[in-house]
Amino acid sequence: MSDKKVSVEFVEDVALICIDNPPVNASGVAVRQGLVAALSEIKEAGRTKAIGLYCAGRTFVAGADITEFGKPPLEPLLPDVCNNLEDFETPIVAVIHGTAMGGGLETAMGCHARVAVPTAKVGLPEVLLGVLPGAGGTQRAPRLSGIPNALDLILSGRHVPAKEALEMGLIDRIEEGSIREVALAAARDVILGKLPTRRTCDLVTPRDDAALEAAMAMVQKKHPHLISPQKCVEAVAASVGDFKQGLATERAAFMACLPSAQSKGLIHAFFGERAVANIPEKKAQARHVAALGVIGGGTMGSGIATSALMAGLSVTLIEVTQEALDRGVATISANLDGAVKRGKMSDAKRDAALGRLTASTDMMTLADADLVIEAVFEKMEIKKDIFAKLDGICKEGAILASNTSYLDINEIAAVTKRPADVLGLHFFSPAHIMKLLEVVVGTQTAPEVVATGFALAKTMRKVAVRAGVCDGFIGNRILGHYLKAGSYLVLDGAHPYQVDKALERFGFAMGPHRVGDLAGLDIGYMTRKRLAPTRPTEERYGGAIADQLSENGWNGRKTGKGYYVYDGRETHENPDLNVILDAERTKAGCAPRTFSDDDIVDRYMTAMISEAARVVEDGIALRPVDVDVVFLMGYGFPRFRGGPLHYADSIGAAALVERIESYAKEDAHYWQVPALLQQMAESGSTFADMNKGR
Ligand code: T1G
Repeated sequence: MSDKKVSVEFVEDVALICIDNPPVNASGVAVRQGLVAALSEIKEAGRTKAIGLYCAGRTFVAGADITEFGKPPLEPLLPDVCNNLEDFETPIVAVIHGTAMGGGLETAMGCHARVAVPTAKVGLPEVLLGVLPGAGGTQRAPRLSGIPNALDLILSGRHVPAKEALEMGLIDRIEEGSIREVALAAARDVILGKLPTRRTCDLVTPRDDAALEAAMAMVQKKHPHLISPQKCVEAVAASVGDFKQGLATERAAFMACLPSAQSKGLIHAFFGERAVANIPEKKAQARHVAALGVIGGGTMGSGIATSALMAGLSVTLIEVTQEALDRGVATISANLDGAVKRGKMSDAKRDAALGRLTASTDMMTLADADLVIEAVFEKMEIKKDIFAKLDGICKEGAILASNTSYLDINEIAAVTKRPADVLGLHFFSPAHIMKLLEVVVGTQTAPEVVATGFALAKTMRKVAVRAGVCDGFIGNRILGHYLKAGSYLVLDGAHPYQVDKALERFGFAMGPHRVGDLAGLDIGYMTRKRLAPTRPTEERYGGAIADQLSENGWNGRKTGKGYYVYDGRETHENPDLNVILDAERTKAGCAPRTFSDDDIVDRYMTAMISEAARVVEDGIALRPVDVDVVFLMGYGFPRFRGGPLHYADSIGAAALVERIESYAKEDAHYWQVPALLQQMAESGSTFADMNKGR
């Protein structure tokens, strides 16, 4: 295969330009140079009356090549290529299939007409990478589709189906057929005058100041931390004026966003979500999974069952009593109704999904299941009992998985005669919405069983992260550690509300005390009680205040009271909290002191980074980016910060070691420098270095 990314084919008075740059025809420098060369070749040939531009492979151009971001720009730049296409004297029709995203849609909008196949999608998702359309999208989209549609496209980053794109005026026609044939026919229709062409830059954007003001107010409220959404609105606002001036405004805004830490964090998240699929077991043959068993119809079990049904699998739900079973089925049904309301599935698809659900109190009905997920109460004895039974019931080759959030998968596997077929599949609540899935690999788990876990995740539209066995795996182990830092801060004088506000200003959607109230303070209470017998004597106990709340029956939202008081949709401060704070501080002999918001964030994040470094050190996570993806997808870590270890690199290992050593003067047991961090401080290496090539 030649290395040429762009080829030209002459068919009578039509020229076909084909871009072929797998996997997604990203418009890297070779594609840009190829497009410019193609135009000169066509000009030289001088016999072409219309040009069809299309792509080989699975999609039209899916955007600029993000791997080139942050590197010295290579000419020609994409905005110039789009202007070249637009200014070319021979009309060009772009033919779109797959996903024309960002620079891909901008390339098409630089052409003089656009045709799409019915399954195509278009979008301008640059804001999800902390930038904005930088190749004319903020100027051409409003001219084709009006300001409200352009703002919707650019601020949501959503993928718009062809039919809607036609209604929005972004494309001119929908055509079935193989892409090259559609491109040839479309170009011929241009020559025959059956497909009108025009230069987008010649169109005028209808004014809509109200839409611009509303959009600016919305992004300032919804994305207070982010730079690029506001820049998007400013650039679109310039589209009502002179085109070239608008392009200059867009360019300046783009160059202001590109070097930002936010954009680097968001791009790290984008590639991270893809990098975590690179696992040692990647080449192993996954087993076929069509029939899933789910044991337990509680919140997690019914959520997992819902997600599997939405993914097209058949599900057998098992519960001990008919009453509990009915409750589980009702929850699944409500979840599916919710998905219909959110437009995630049609009524017909919901009914078909319910048709694939079997509910039973008899575990023997799982004899033919391909994979069974146990999602019962977090008690080792109960889980062992279930796995021993499943071992005797399930067919050979069936995979047995536990949704445990903390417990030892090896210990569970050991009660079966098929430990190689046992793994952890740790979903996050609500399981039919949360995208993260920790695939927990036991010492005896077979490679094809791990590969099956990852394949199932893909089927269920989850992002799977491989985790080793330890208490709490990747996420909950780190959570357990930094929540202690949070509890020490409160014992030492910081108010829970100040801690929440400081971390929400840092970018978390909710501070730890609001999250605790949402999840239920009783979960933390039971974990502290479970770990009490093994807690090191020298470890300071930070759970006294939270224990008191639970012992008062205040377990958060579900009891109407926790750190906060919940009255319908209203949330208020808990007037009884300060009494408990004072009493427990006195009991613990703590003289309250004040903490700045920065100090609170620094301690909280340093604690998170420390345990995350140990998780990488211990090989529980394959790479630092795996920890980042776990926190971005499962723990509400602010996406623009890229995850705890990406964020750690912005501080630097040496500074982190220094910080930990200063905190250790207060508590040398809790604040210990991880060996990995010490090594990095000495060698000057970063977590990013550790992600490279892995
Ligand atoms: N650049 C470089 N690599 C890309 C890429 C891109 N734009 N898009 C995808 N890849 C890689 C990806 O990392 C993966 O690699 C492989 O392709 C398959 O991707 C000037 C500034 C198109 C919907 O934001 O949303 O244009 O892991 O697994 O699930 O205005 O990829 O196999 O090594 O995601 O089928 C704007 C980003 C860029 C779209 C396909 N464009 N891509 O999803 O495959 S900024 C985007 C996607 C821009 C201009 C600006 C999705 C997809 P690997 P995949 P998929």
